[in-house]
Amino acid sequence: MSILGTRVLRTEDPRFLTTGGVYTADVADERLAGACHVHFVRSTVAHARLRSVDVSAALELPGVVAAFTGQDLASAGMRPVSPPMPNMNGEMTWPLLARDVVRFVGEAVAVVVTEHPHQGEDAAELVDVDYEMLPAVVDMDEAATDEVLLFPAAGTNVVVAFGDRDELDPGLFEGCDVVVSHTVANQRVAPAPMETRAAAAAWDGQGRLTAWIPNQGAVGTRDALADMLGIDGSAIRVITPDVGGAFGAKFGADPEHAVVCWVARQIGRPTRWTETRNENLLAMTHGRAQRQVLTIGGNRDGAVLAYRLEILQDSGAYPRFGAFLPFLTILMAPGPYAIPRAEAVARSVATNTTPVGAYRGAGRPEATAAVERAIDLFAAEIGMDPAEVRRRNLLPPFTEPHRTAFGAVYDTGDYVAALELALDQAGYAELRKEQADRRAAGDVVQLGIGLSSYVEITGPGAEEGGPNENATVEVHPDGSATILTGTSPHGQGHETVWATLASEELGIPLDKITVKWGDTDLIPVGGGTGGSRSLQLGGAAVQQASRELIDVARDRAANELEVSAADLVFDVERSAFSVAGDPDIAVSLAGLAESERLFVRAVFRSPGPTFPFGAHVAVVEVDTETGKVWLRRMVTVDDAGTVINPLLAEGQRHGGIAQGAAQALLEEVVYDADGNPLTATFADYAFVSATEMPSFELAGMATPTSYNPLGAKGIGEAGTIGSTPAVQNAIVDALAHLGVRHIDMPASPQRIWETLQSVRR
Ligand code: MCN
Repeated sequence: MSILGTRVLRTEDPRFLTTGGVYTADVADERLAGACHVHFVRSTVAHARLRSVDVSAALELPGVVAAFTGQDLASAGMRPVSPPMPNMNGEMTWPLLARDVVRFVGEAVAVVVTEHPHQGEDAAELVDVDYEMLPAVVDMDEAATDEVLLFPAAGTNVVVAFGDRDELDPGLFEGCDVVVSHTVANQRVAPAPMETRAAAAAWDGQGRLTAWIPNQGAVGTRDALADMLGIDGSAIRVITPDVGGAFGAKFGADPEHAVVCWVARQIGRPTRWTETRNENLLAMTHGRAQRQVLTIGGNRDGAVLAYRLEILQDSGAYPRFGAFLPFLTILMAPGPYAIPRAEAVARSVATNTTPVGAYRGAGRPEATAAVERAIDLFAAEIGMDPAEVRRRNLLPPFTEPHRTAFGAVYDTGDYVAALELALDQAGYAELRKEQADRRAAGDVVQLGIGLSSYVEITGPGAEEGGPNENATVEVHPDGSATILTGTSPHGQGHETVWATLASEELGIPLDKITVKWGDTDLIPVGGGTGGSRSLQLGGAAVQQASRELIDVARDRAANELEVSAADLVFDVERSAFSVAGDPDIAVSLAGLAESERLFVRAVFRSPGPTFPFGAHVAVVEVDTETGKVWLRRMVTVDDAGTVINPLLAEGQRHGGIAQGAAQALLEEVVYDADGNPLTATFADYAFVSATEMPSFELAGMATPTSYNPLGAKGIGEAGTIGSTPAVQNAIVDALAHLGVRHIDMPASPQRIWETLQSVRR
């Protein structure tokens, strides 16, 4: 009986629940014996010229081994980091430690290196930084005026533009009965993984570096380090210990990681670094951070005819992946709708804030939030039920690829069915009735029902020949097997699922299969984990390698048994080949591995990314006197094609829904007008917890893709994409009868209360 599609328990969990994980800070390796501790001295101001950075007093403190400034790095020939894409403004480079100018609070300006971790903080206090203040540019619109430039040599604060605003079609909304426009915030949030950033570094006598770094793909981390350190990738081995959450923000490597490695080489001793929570909230990349102008037009019969999305993306002080996010937002702008005319443009601007990077969904939640808000604004304007407006405008079901006006090629989809299933499971008609009753009774606490329909992209990649991933499967003489994967799990459960996929083909029990990843010497190629790519590419590669291994083994078994390969059958139960009709003449895979290593490395290539989709229904109660919101129910349909392990897929949905709902309800990174962060501790950054969440109601729907033999699309981010607009729309819906049309996220009690005050006035 197949174990694919069954709720195989996570094989990772016994270790995590008993001995616990081994995170970078826990790594005990003889190469790290006698390691010094690196502590970063960070800018306390958002924008200033550095007159001087004096580390002499710190060097006097007992326990201080060394200290370095940006000037020291520059003198040693270390180059600043270039923007990640060639189309970004090349003048906007990021020195590993600030040298002339600091551009955000939290930017590293120096390091102190100490014998013990606790000595670093005291030593850092003694580093004297002389700032000559410059005006801080915190707001994106202000940045776009180019009045104060972060990089004068760049001549502008615009990092990159997607599309030309001057070429927007003035006639886009011609013929529409109704046109609605609104400026909305997709606010900046913090990824806030449980494990903060960290690194440990050791150089050997031959000048080769071993770096332990929590990351989402060791190969990408190695390449980023090679670039920053100015050395060849072959001189670096990156090892990935357990990773305590990443959510997109641990891709590649940050300047701090390179500095920790560089310091180890300078002082001739290994180094370690683990940032504090405060540093993490200050200096790990943030996510989202878009301001969007939505315009939607259509007819009173509910037909949407035109949609325009104008995006201003805050890239933070130095361009990272965040500056690229609008590309993905534009790609997915029309979402699951058949909108006859649509256009989208974007600009990413530099501001004196923490750099923005990828955060769960990266660009797609922003697209969904925009179009779902637009649909609700349109529905409110024409006085039609938002479910009905969606029904009338969703693309009809398709099984052949569908190309959108923005160049995305959706593989398979049935958006109407997803919506109907979600509405049905939620009991939509009864909810509307309850809402009407409460409105009629003038209840203080009102009911809101919010919808979102979405389609997103997973497993993207611009590789020649299509997005791909590799896997190696080897069977050992003792009957065990090893899988090497180019993916890099950090909570997604690849150990369980990759072993399941191999077990299914090879007949080797799960507990005899070891999955390895995250060591560039062992697995020098691989795309890591992000964009919910892993199962559809990396899992498919494991299945392919296992199947090819059976082919290789069949020929060897034929030789061994001196029969024709065509006469052999593979008995999965016994993990052995036998002669058809004579089960006693047999040789096992393990037996075949005795004489010669039995392994296959396979690369799975997909014709393209896949497009998971779904529909979410959020039910909220809002206190119209205090603005307090209770999220009562979340009913979701998240169609990721064929599901290989429902337990894991549901776990991913739960985590994603909570994160997405949290953006609508609570989370926001806030700066004051001078660029001082106001949310740099967990006391100030409103982080969601289980107590604020209901138990989620997950409905099942699976429309397979033909892009991989598993039929699987990605599920890792879907929850985050569908839930945010559903919750936001529900809050607005609860107050719609009072005249409320929009409330920006996070819809905190204060913001709701203020909105109610203004509509009442
Ligand atoms: N799965 C399945 N059937 C499907 C799709 C997926 O059984 N049709 C299973 C897979 O086997 C895998 C899991 O679900 O065990 C997620 O698979 P996939 O959708 O391929 O996503 P990835 O493994 O590539 O995970 C990436 C995604 C991203 S991009 C972010 S960000 C994210 C997320 O996953 N960050 C996470 N989930 C996270 N979960 C945890 N605990 N921590 C993070 O940092």
